[in-house]
Amino acid sequence: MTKQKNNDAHTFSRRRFLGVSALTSASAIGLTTISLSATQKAQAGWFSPTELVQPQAPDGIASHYPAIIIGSGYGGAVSALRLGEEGVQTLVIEMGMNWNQAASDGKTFCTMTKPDGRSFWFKDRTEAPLDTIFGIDLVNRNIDRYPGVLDRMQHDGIDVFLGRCVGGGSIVNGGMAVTPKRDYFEEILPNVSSDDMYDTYYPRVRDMLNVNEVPEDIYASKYYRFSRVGEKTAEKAGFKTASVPNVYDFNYMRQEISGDVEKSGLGNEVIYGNNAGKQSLDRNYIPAAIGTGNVTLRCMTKVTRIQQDSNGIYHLSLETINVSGEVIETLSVSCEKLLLGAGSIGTSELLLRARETGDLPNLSEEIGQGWGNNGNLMLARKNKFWDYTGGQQSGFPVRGIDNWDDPEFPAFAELAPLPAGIETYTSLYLAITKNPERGHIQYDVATDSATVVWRADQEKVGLDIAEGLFDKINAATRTDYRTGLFSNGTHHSDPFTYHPLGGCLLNKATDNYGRVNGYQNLYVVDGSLLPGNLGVNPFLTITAMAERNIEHIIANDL
Ligand code: FAE
Repeated sequence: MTKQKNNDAHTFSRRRFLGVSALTSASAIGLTTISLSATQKAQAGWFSPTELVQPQAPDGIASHYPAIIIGSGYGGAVSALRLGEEGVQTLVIEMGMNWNQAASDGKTFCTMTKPDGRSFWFKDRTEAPLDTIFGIDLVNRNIDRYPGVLDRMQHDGIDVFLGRCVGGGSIVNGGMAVTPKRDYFEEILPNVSSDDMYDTYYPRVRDMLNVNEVPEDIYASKYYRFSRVGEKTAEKAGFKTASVPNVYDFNYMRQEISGDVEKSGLGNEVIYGNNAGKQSLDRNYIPAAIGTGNVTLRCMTKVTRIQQDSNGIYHLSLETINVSGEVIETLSVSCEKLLLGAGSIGTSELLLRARETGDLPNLSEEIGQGWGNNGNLMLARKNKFWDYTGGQQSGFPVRGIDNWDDPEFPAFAELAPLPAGIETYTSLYLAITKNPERGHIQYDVATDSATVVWRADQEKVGLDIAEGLFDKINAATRTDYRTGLFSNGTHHSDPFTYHPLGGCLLNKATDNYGRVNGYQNLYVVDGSLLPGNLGVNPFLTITAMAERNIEHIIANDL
């Protein structure tokens, strides 16, 4: 092991620079294995050339690693950086693509208004959460099947949206980086020191992810008229609104407004990826991890099976696919420490399969339990004609209605954009309701896959809360709900979530730091640890929790 724990800003930015160039050059020539080259490592002065053991084929990986991480979303990326800084040779395995190369249109990612194969994970047609504009089929498009960035998985009673790419959900999300209310955090995670989280880990990740708030001049522009109208109508009904911090760089957005740079956040680049401005994981944690020289990233490669031998070594079965989705290589790798960062559904599926097929029979009955949708749903209202919301809107929300402490209709409802290109007089909301219902994830032997089980009556609890809140706004402003956006003909989405949480709960399926009960050296590092409702958007908490847990694991288990 080669120790390189030097965390000053200069070292960090040099590592990030080297990591970005490794990601970009690998993407350019279509490599699925990404790490610093021997020359880069030697030039950076971290190794003498004789230390460069583990010869690899140009696009190959070694057969054994001290640590393997499954998934490159928030939990996986944090763990990779911190293990890499400790000098632990770590392999990150990601089933999605590395997006660092412009296509023939000069863009890496496509827009929401002109989606193509880059948008969705192997689908023939886009499946955006909004279906139509005024009932007209203007949103979804036929596309080529391709390993695009966003996946929509149909489960039993609910659809789940996920990022499927290097960077996981960070590539497709709306960038809202919200710290939960402290008293609610203490209620749902009583064994986690809130002092540690609020004084150390939340500040650390806000810094790492470049969280910022919209400046007044940008908020006053036409691009946020939708949000100002949303605030005005909410306040008319007596509701409070709150600022919603974001990882979108508002200095960049200011240049978009002035016309000095190409439009990105103002150019409909959100859920199918963002070409500039958003601080996704491929711009911070992931390149910094690769830049330590100790982290190798293998993309387009899915972990299909986890086994353990009598010496406690974990063995993973892998399938590498091409852009048509065909399996082009099957591999096997082993490790001493295995960290699961495949997200709530991905991690639960891998562990449920291992338990149910007898590969890891000592996994507890808690695996798959405690799953929640974070109370997530979408709903639309129509405004009076003087409350027009603008055809051009920023894709990145910055305000929410904070009614969380109301015992009757507890919800945090973000004022979401509807950048339709035409005036719609519509206020769209992404609500997080205080829905206490929990589903579960179960493994189906016949399909060899896991399904979320979520009933209609469980969804209705959240919808009733949201409608109670928005009925009040409609009454105060003499307005009504907007139909014509959702295919079900109503003013709200069919059950879906952007925020799957739980499945391997902290202190139930794992100990207080994500060590999986029943096995040594097996860890969960992602959103499956968290209870199914955080009261706010989850990635900041997933990231902060991953920082807390990996710090403890490095101090105690290495
Ligand atoms: P995640 O980011 O999902 O990463 C898991 C990774 O594992 C993915 O890259 C998978 O491809 C990969 N993977 C899964 N299975 C395997 C396997 N078997 N082998 C190899 N790789 C595998 O997990 N949250 C916010 O806080 N604010 C927002 O504004 C926001 N907006 C969102 C908008 C959209 C459209 C979506 C889909 C999500 C949004 N979220 C938002 C949710 C947030 O992105 C999500 O909670 C986190 O990304 C979850 O982080 P994890 O590390 O748990």
